Amino acid sequence: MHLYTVHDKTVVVVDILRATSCMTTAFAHGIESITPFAKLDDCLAMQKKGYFTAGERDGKKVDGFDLGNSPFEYMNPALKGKKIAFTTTNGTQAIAKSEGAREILIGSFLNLSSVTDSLLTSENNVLVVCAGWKGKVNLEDTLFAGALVEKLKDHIEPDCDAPLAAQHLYNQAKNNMVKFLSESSHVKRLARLNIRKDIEFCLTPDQYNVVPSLQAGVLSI
Ligand code: 3SL
Repeated sequence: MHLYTVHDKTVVVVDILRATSCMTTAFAHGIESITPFAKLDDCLAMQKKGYFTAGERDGKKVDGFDLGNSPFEYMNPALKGKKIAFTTTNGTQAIAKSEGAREILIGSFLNLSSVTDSLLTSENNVLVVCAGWKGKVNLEDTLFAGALVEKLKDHIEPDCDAPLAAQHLYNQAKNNMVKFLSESSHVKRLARLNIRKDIEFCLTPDQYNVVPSLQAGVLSI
């Protein structure tokens, strides 16, 4: 059951490490669309329709998929104009759970200011849906939520303590988020898989000026 209603809200879905950072990067580098899937088989079936298949399970590229879940893979010029079917352990599940929202946007540190600007032009209330890890809280998504609250503080009032907690955490972490997250569960998980350079990149604010949004189950800009 949903803790929050979404039908009257703009939902910002965030999975900093690494799904929504990959999506932001992909659109900034010219991908035409991303269709998110919660289930692996549904995603794989899209290969027959000419889609590139992309994503991970437990951080690892899925057998038979064209692409994994590193933002650097989505900088490839050969992907320009292509359609991608995407599934990840948590990020695409968070998109599926946000279904029914008035608007669904994809947020990451990479497009933090662009997402902020987009929220400022809308009258909707805002809900930040942090993907976390398999239903558990994670620090990096909470830091992004806190960064948004900080940027919007003169315009949008928090309606409970969760945004305030995120804002406090972000203000503690903002000068060195890589260090702040060094003991966090997903940073350690990715380090065990030898995935380190993605972490720093995904924590870099304002690399791109794109805000992917979901219409009829498909992300585009
Ligand atoms: O869970 C997700 O959606 C992924 O982004 C996780 S991972 O960073 O690829 O392990």
